[in-house]
Amino acid sequence: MGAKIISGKEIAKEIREELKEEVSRLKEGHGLTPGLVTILVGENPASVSYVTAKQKTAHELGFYSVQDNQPEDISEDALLELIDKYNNDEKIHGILVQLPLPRGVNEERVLNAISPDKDVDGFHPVNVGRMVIGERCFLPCTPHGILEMLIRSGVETSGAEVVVVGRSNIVGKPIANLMLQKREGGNSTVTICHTGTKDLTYHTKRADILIVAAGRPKVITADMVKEGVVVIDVGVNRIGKTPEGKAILCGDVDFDAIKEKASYITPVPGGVGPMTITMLMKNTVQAAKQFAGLD
Ligand code: L34
Repeated sequence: MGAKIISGKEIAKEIREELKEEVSRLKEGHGLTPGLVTILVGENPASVSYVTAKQKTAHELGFYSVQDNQPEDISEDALLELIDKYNNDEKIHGILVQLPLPRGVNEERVLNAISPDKDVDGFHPVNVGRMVIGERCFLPCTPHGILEMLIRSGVETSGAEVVVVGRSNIVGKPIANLMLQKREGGNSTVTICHTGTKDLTYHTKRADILIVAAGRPKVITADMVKEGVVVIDVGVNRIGKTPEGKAILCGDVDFDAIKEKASYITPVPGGVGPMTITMLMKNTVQAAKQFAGLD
């Protein structure tokens, strides 16, 4: 039996339609245009591609959107000053600094400089803290997107054994946290695996829902999962180029083999990636509404 493919691309489209309507209502009813700035430092090809996609989507939804490109060798102080400028810009409701930052720039200091009210990535410690205790906050985009995919696909999370592979601040830690919370798309029993895990297969084989954000191609093979598992593949690995120079992408799981065993699986591309971008848009609309006292 083959798995149902959870199309992040399709679900993202659905959410973007909802957002587009909301944006036009905010414009007409309240004169409010959500504003987003994406700051890109340097020219990492993957980052360029993601930021371009974010700007394109913001534009399609009718946002006021600014792409701010900075040189690889920008000083930390100059970057902090730039963030401060956008913190004080009334037209901007959301600030995103694309990661990773070049070596020599302290990521922690940069992310902490973003006003928590404009932190549409949900990376600021204030938002992370609020998330952990279940307060209203900006949820980080990738985990938020995963929750939406599970909910909109009708996957039962309550009581499920969830295994997360990866412990990054961007994906592993927050998704584990969200899925253990007593709420829609949560109430799961959560295990987090990482490079220090002794017997990865022991854990992955027990998973009803397996969320893989390891950052390495095909680390999860078919023999490591049980029949009927739901697989969310967060990895986007560039494993080569087509003759035309387009990047060849693959996820962190062996999709072709695992799709024969799983009940649901997300593809790469077209899975989690487009959801990440769309949840950024949702957070920016939320930031604009909160700024205007509408929410
Ligand atoms: N600040 N930095 C900040 N926020 C983020 O949320 C991110 N992330 C991660 C990297 N750095 C960040 C992203 O935006 C990863 N990420 C991201 C966003 C979009 C996609 C992948 C990763 C995406 O759209 N992927 C497409 C393929 C795109 C391609 O051809 O490269 C997909 O279908 O999976």
